[in-house]
Amino acid sequence: MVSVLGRACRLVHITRSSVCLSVRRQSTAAALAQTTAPDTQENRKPKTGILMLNMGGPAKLGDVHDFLLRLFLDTDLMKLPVQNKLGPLIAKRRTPKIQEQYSKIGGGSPIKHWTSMQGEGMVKLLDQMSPETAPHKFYIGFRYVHPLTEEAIEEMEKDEVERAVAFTQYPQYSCSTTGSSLNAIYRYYSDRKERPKMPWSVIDRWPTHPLLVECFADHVRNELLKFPEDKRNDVVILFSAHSLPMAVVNRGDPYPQEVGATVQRVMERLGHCNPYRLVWQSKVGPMSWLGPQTDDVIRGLCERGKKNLLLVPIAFTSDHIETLHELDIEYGQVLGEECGVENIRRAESLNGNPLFMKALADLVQSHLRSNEPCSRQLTLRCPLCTNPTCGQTKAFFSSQKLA
Ligand code: GF9
Ligand code: FES
Repeated sequence: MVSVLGRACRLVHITRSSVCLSVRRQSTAAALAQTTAPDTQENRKPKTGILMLNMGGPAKLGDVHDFLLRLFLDTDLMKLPVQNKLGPLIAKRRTPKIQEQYSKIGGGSPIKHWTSMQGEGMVKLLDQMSPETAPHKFYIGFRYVHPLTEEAIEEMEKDEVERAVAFTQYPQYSCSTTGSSLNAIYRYYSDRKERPKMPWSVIDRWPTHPLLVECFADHVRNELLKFPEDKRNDVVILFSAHSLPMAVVNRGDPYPQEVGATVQRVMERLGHCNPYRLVWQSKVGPMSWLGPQTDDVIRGLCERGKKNLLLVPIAFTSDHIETLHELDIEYGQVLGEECGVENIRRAESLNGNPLFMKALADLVQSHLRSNEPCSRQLTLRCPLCTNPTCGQTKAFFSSQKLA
C-alpha cells in the first residue's frame, strides 16, 4: 500500500507554478518545446540543489535486511567490537522481528513517500519566493536505504548544480543522526579524492523554527479536540522523542537540549494549556539509555489515575515505524489496554501538512540569504568526541566559500 502510493506520487512531479515561471523566462520556441516536454524536476537544469537528509526506512519487507545491515555497520551511529563481523550477524538476527513490525504497518516505511511530497511542496514554493536562486531541485539522501546519500550527491554533481545545500530533516541535531549523514557527505569526497564542483552549505538544525513550532502546536490542538470534552482539561501531553544511549548523551551530544527547546516553544505557543512531559522511546539492547521511557511513563501515569494521554512525536516529522508501530500499536493498543487507560491518542505527524512545506521553504530561503556555510553550533565537536571524522566533516563544511 505504502509503496504503491510512493510510486504514484513520483509520477506527479509537474507543478503549475514552476511551468509558468520558466516559460516566462524563455523564448517562444523554448516555451513551445516546454509544452511537449513538461517542466518536471527531472528535465530542467537546476541552479540550487537541496539534499534532504534522513535515515530512511525499508519500503518493502525485502529491504529490511539491507536497511539493518547498513545501520549496524554505521560507525558514526555506533561502535561495535569487530563491527564488520558482528554488524552483519546482528542485522541478520533482527530481520524477522523488524519485518513483522513493518508488515503490521502496511508492509513498509512511508518515509520516501512523505519526503518526496515535502520536497515537491518546498521547491515549488522556493521557485516563487526566491527566483534569484531558481530553479531549485530537491534530492533525497537516505543513510540506510536507497536513494542513498552517496547516490544523491552523484546526481547533484551530474546535474552541475551551482549551489548545494545539505538540509537535515531532523529538526534537532544529534551526532548519531544528522552527524552521521554529514560525515557520509564528507567521506563521499575524501574516499574519491575529489573536490565538489559546487560549494556546499548545511542547514544542520532547526529545533525552534516558528513554522515548525506552529505545525506541532496545530497538530496537538487538533488532537486535544478529539478527547471527550469533560476529560480534555485532564489530558497529559507526552512529547515522545527517540532516545539516545547515555554514552552518547555523556559525550555532550546536543540532541536532548534541542528536543527540550522544541517542546518548550510548542507549549508556549499552546499557552501551557495542559500539563506535559518530555519522554524518550525506542531503547534497544543492554546499554543504558536516556529516560524516562515512554512506556514506563504511560504505566506510571495510569497507576496514578492520569488516564487521558496524548502522545506527540516531536523528533521526527514524518510517520515511520516508531510512530506507526511503537506509539500506535505497542503503546496505544497493547500497553493502553494493559494499564486501563481511558483515552490514549497520538498527534498526527507533520507528513503532508502544507504549512510544514512552507517551513521547509522558509528555512532554505533564509539559509541561502545568510551566506553562512553552517550554524555556529556545528563548528563545535562534542566535548568528549573520539570520532576523528567529526572534526574533518566540520572543517569541510565550515571552510566552504559561498558567493
Ligand atoms: C536516533 C532520532 C534521534 C544501536 C543499539 C543496538 C546508538 C542508536 C541512536 C539514536 C534516531 C532518531 C536519535 C544504537 C546505538 N544509537 N540509536 N543512537 N537514534 N542505536 O548509539 Cl530523531
Ligand atoms: Fe559529536 Fe563527534 S560525536 S562531534
